Amino acid sequence: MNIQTLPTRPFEGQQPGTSGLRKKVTVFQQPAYLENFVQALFDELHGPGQQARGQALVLGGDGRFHNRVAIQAILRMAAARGYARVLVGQGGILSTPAASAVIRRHRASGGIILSASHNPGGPEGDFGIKYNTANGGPAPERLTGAVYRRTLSLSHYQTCDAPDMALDALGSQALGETLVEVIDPVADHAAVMRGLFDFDAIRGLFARGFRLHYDAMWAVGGPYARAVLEGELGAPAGTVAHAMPLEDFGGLHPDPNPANAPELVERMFAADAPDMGAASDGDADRNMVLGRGFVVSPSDSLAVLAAHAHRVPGYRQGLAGVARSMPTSTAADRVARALGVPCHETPTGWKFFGNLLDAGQVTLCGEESYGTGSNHVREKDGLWAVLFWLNLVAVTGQSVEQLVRGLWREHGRCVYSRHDYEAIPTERAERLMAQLRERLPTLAGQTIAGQAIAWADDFAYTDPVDGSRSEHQGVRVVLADSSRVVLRLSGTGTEGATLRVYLERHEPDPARHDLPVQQALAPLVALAEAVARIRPHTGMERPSVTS
Ligand code: G16
Repeated sequence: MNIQTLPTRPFEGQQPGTSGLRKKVTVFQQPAYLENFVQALFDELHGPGQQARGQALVLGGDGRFHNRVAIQAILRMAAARGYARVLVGQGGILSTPAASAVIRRHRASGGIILSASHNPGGPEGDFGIKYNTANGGPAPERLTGAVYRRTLSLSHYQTCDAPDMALDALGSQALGETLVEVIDPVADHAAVMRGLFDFDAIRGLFARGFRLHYDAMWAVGGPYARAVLEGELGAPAGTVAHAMPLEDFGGLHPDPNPANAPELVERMFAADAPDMGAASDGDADRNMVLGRGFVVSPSDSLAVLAAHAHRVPGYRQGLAGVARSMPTSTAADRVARALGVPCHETPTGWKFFGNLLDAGQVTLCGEESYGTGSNHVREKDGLWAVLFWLNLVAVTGQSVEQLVRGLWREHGRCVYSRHDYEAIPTERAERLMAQLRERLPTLAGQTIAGQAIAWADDFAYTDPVDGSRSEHQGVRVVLADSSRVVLRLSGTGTEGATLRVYLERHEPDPARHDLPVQQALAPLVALAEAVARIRPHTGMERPSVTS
């Protein structure tokens, strides 16, 4: 094996967003583009010119188009860098939560995950790369920022001239002095699940005829869900639909929400609907849960799991605390208060949960963007959430809908919706946010669109563990009754900018829990328009997605 030093150059915009570097496949196909990023990462991790002697790297992706090409390129660079071992998922496959489990169980120094999450795949779709550290979680901002700064000054990268490695059979091969181990992508994650949930109770549920429909959206969640649900828990064959990971996700958008999974929603609202529906996204970290004729909102899902966690073996000791991202509804806060445990409010992005989990300050965390997870790994975890719900249904004897209605009865309903304005020209979106931020200091005490504003701010977060500060994480406009409107720009899009408007109102009166959500939130929509002037700024009459 010969080490090669090849030229690269700074590429524009290799700045990682909410979760890693995400671009069109065609951008990643530029010569030396991926390599530039990986070289900058390795330089930051080990020091320029320094080797990764004795260290193990985990490597895998969600199987989307370009996955195999990228894996071979990274294997060559890892060998040139002197890694002792690289653990690759068979076929180049590792879901995001599984990669986190593998890093932790094998004590690797970190892992590279190739995924653009829920973004569409295929030659015209998106690709992405992210690094997770030794705790199994997304790299913190100080590392991603340093990697970005380094991408701006690189002139060379190091690789080797070895042929492609065989990735389809389990086993070990040498690449220079590096041992490339092709591992079963499912085994470690399944072992973690077995340790947390009452598999016997769930087996009993399926044995009694309980029907689940799990839509894996032609993405990487399929093999994981099939192995555990059908292979171990006795769910009938076919419980997991769209289970084979496809390079282009069948041309669909593998994002588990009602807008992108209409088939699943239709099925769950049909006369012969199964008892429970679920879906996971491109890299299987997001989840959506449905009951018969009932969609569970992600914020309510987190709150229900927190309220009943003590019924599940892995959380029998109770919760140290709960965390949610700032735009996520306050349902979890209400449950945490009743349980007498803290609820932390963090910026959007799973990486902000890492320190709290490592320090043992929280056990469960979740986000409005269909992410839920716990301290079992350092990523959100789609299959974990589905198993948690199955375990609760099995041991409480309540349906999915009954569990959510129980939450509403006890704590009131946090009526919630997110309005997305997609593909706005970036300058327009930035102007909207800049003008809104200028107006912020004047908003408190004003009545706008008939709503009396109690306070407004631009959310900033100081990490209680390491003291790091993250500013400008989203504008909050809050009324006296705690109703709120939150506005922020997405960090995961690849086309223009996406404005997200989050709307929340607490409804204590059970007689009003079934009012149409958009109707209940209409006054807040009017307030958002009046404070941010969304229509004139975006030129859009209405949001492109309402969820
Ligand atoms: C990523 C992060 C999530 C975050 C989401 C927000 O999700 O991992 O923690 O909630 O982005 O997306 P946006 O910035 O577009 O609102 P994923 O599933 O895309 O990795």
